Amino acid sequence: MNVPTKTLSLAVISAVALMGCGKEEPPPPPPVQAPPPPMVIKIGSVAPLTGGIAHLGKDNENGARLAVDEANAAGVTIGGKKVKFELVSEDDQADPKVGNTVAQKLVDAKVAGIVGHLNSGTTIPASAIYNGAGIPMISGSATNPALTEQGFKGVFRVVGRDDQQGPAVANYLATNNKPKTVAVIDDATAYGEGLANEVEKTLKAAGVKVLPREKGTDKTVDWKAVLTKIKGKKPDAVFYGGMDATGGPLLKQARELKMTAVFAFGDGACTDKMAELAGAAAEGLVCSQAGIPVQASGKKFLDAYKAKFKADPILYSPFTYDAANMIIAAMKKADSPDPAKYLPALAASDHNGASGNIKFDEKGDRKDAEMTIFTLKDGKITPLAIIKGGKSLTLDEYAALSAPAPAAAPAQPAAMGGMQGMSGMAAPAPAQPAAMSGMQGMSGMAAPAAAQAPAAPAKK
Ligand code: ABU
Repeated sequence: MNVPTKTLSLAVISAVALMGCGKEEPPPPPPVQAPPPPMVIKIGSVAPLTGGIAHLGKDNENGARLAVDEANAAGVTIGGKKVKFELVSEDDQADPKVGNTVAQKLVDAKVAGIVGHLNSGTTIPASAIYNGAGIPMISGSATNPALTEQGFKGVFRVVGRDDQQGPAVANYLATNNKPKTVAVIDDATAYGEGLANEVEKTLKAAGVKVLPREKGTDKTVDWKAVLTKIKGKKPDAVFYGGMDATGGPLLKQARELKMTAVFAFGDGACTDKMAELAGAAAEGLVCSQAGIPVQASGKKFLDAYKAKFKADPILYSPFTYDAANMIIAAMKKADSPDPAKYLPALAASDHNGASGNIKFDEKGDRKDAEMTIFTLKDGKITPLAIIKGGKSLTLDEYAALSAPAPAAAPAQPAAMGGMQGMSGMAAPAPAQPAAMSGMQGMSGMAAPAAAQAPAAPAKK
């Protein structure tokens, strides 16, 4: 190749000049490295998302989703890696067979923890699948005692049990409504039948006559035959163990049949949905929930839920929110999403959540779980009493106890010792409704019963 002599000379001169100045060409910039992708940690959420109680299932799912989204927004590092939590939501249709199928699907998807299921009838059999796979699970709503009587180390619940809830609602009824005769109906599910058994046992112990059990199913919406039979026996009160989708028609049809008995339901049918389903017939319903009422949940939770889902929480979303947050907190504490590594931290949790302070006992049950008694007033379930450690509190009293104590505040009385650590709770509700005057005889009514023999887990 011929290079013109003039060009070559210029190049040589330039190179020599540069060398003479001690300057070199700057090195090329290193290639821009993309940040490593976050480690994805899957958390399963399982509840009925179709069918009659899909509204409750969606509420449960929303609670877990809010916790996961908040953790992702805050940014979490585990084991030195940035992580992204992914909520894997499954619909168990409130059916134990479907529940087992989706439980196995979640195990196969390698979820690191489970929030669910909603129904005791799905949660109990599915818990054996998660236990076999070594995956911890927390139910935010399943109340049948059998769930935590199986000896599974990774099975927890953040609501109370029906051997606490049954005595609470039955004692309220016996003390305040003073029925001589009570009819008890259940929906033949693990939850409905189990709770009805607890109520019946407590009523009988209080000297109340209980009529022979009547039954429906979790799909029954025509209760006329059952109600007609009961009506002839003139009960003063009727207790139903079942969910709101079936309890609403039961109550509506009872009033259409001109039954005047007091109706009392458990947590599955203790929602504002009762007014939607039964209309004016729902007024005066007595019902219970196995935890604090939604309006006593942390304000931060209530505001965030409403902002995200454009609706108010219904029943147990504060509890599924807490459950998901507890799984995340345990992973952070153990610095690992490996279930075997974070399970000890989960079992030892001391979590101040939307539903209050949560610690687990050796079975995986929530220690000192609250129970709440409501009446349905002006279309809304309205708290009458929050029962904590055998004490009956109004919503205002509960809120006052949960507010952060001023620095120089006197020590809490011993009986209130378990109420600390619930700062951030929603402001006390306005004046209590007139129905709250009927609170006599509530103190000590809900001392937790001893653990009962497990109910048959094969039921829905
Ligand atoms: N605790 C009420 C509804 C869920 C259950 O079946 O236990």
